[in-house]
Amino acid sequence: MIDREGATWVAGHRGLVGRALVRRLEADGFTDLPLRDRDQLDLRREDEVERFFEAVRPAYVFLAAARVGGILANVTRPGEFIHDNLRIQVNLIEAARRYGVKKLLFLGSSCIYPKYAEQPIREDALLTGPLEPTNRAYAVAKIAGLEMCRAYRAQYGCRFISLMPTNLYGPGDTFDEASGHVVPSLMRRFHEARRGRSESVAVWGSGRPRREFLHVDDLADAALHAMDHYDGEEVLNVGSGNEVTIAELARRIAAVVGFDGRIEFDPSKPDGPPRKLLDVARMTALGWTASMPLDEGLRQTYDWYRNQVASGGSGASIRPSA
Ligand code: GFB
Repeated sequence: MIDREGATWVAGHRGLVGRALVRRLEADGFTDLPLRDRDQLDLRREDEVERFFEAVRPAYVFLAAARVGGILANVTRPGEFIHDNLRIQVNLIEAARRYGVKKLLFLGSSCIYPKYAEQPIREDALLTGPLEPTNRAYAVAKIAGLEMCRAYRAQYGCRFISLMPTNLYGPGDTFDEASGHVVPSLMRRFHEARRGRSESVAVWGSGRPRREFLHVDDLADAALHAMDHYDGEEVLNVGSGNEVTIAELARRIAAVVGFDGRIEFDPSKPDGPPRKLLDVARMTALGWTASMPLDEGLRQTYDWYRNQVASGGSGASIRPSA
């Protein structure tokens, strides 16, 4: 249980996940969260992380800081994805050990599992086969992070746990074509197509891959639940069971946005893995299940996006999530 003696720190509070964690913690009465923007604290720099731990001495850490992006960002910038994530993880996990953090929760991703893992994917599928090439650099960094938590638990007795969420979406996401994931990218494209009265919208790939989507508020709820009720070396999958093809997702987003033109698939863009549905038996056994239905989550996310655009963001400038 987070005992509130000592600070609770959300690393990465400007990202999709970090924002949701802060919303949730503040709603639960956590005031004065020690938040630092990137210009105050660059988590890739060991000396800056050290100074932060020395000054704040966090007792609980949610490690939600990461360089993240959709399939194209992973393909075009794998060097940044492996470098930034490894550095952030090493700096924070090591500082958490040295400064005696009571509990740390590390966030990974379902892309750590083999490309052709048996579905739904159980946690023990880890390292049993080759990874999906489009995000291998990111996946290897995340595997290193969860392994570091495990190793520190084994050698030093650190209470560090790891959560592996499926594909996330929600308010605060990156609505930017070059770096965004599929939900915000399509939402923006359909929105702009409707406004510009375009007849068609391009959807990358074949439309056939299946993805499971989890609303980020559900993930925040799962993270707090795990922080309070789990203390083990095994990673925990977090998913919703909401699995759809990309073609079906595109139709649903078009309906939410009110775009009634044609949807065209662009096979020159990568599909990524054919399917990644997580087995969530472990989280279910711990007493947690997701609650946001996909259509409701998409509507709520679109409302958020429209408000952002209305309040001055062009859409292009709506900030990246890491
Ligand atoms: O969301 P996305 O980039 O994540 O893509 P991944 C999901 C699927 O949507 C892929 C298709 O099959 C894409 O080809 N798609 C269709 C689009 N239109 C679009 C579009 O406009 N933008 C995007 N981004 N996709 C990421 C990994 O993989 O998943 C990360 O690269 C991370 O490492 C994340 O693990 C959860 O599921 O393909």
